Amino acid sequence: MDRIKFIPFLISIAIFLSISSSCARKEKEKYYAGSVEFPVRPIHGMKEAMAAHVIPHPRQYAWQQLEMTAFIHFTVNTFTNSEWGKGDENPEVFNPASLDAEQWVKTLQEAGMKMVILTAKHHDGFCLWPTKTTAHSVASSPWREGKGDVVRELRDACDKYGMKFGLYLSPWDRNADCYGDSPAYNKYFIDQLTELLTWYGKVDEIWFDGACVEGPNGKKQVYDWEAYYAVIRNLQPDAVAAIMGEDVRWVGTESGYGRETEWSVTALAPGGSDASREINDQLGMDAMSEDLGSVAVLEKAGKVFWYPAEVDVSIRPGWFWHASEDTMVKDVDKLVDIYFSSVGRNAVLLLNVPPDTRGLIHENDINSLKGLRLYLDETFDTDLLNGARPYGQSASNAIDGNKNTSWVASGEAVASFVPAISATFNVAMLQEDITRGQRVEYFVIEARSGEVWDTIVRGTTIGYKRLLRFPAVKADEIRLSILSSRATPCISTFGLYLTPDTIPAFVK
Ligand code: FUL
Repeated sequence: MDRIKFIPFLISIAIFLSISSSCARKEKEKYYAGSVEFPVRPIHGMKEAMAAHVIPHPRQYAWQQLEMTAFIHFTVNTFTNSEWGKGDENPEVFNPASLDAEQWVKTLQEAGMKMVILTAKHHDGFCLWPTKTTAHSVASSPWREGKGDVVRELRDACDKYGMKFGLYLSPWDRNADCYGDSPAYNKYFIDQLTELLTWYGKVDEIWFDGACVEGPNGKKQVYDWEAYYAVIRNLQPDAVAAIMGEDVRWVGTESGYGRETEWSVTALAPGGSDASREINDQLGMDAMSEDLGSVAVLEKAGKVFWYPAEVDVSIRPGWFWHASEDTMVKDVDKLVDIYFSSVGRNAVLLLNVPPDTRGLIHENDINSLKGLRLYLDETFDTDLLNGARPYGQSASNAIDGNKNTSWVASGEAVASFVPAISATFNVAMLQEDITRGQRVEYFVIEARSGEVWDTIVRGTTIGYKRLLRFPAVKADEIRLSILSSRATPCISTFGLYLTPDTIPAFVK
């Protein structure tokens, strides 16, 4: 072979070796667990490449896979018809005649929820468990003659139905006398947290709310966030800490809609610590900022974090039950839209379903939840790419129904699939293997009917899960192209589905 021909030959061997070793590359790549600090003078493209190798902590990955979780807002507010109790409520108002935590859990589980988070204490300071820290609790109420414990009843129901269990504990407390005497209240809060994290077995999520209206003229409490986190890490190392916690980020709205471009790796620093506040102030950023992780944001950042989004929203206008809102429960259409805009936008849905004064989830809420489940089952039961013929190296891994195998799209990131029979679909599902980081920045899905290729949908981020809806298409072949990615894309799932034409009649 002469020299001129030999060089291209060597190049093609090198390209071949680099492609065929891409799967083994996972072991060789350097990953950053939880966060990474950028070098002071990064070379061009280095920040994106590093951000693409930040991976979730195992507890964050376990949480992400729950996809749908539920909130239970229940306390004295349920009985006083308010949203924010003042803290002066008489505990005697708390008296649900037929409280049945099993009804809550069974209803939520049938809807597809994988965890229930209870407001153990809301801003009014009333504790739903017989705490030793204050008399302002169920122990002072007539409910179960002062011997009741809502947290225990929910825990037992979750055990019975194999449901994960989480607790909301409001830092803002309008009842505690010591609130505003910072060291004293921090101890009080830590004592409450300690009871909740030691008396009730495994806790999967702790939710620290950020709300507080006490200002310079009221009681100004300085929360010791670091100390609270230490208690959680010590007592429940597998529990994620949300919102003012360091593992799970508030998506920034309470409407049920996440961002179309949703990065789980953010420049936004997690939690409420002084160090995080300083970083975020410098970046001029908070959880409500539209852009938390684009390349432009990375350019300004010194460090990035795995800080994934949770979308909290209530099935009713309020977080607590109000009789006047029985007719305002979100319908199936709305819940479906919320599902696609939360779970379908790389977030976990946290849907609030508040029990009424009986201590039961209302029939109207149950109907909407049943409808949501039916709709999702009908949509996702049949994947039209199941059994399709894949074209593209390792592309079969995207349609094998196994989240642990991926189409590792090195080189030209284009794969196509020929369904067993020409398929009609109006939903696409994509997933990245986030145990290798979040990487995809831009993709397109095209479909061929006969000889003609059409663009069906384009998108930016994928992350753990991306769902896209579009007018129904009938196709003989479907092509997925990753047009921009921060590192080699690892697509674990590509599925195509068809939604039902109608919402089941009984829930309309
Ligand atoms: C907010 C609270 O003020 C609401 O009452 C509710 O608990 C919601 C989930 O978080 O910040």
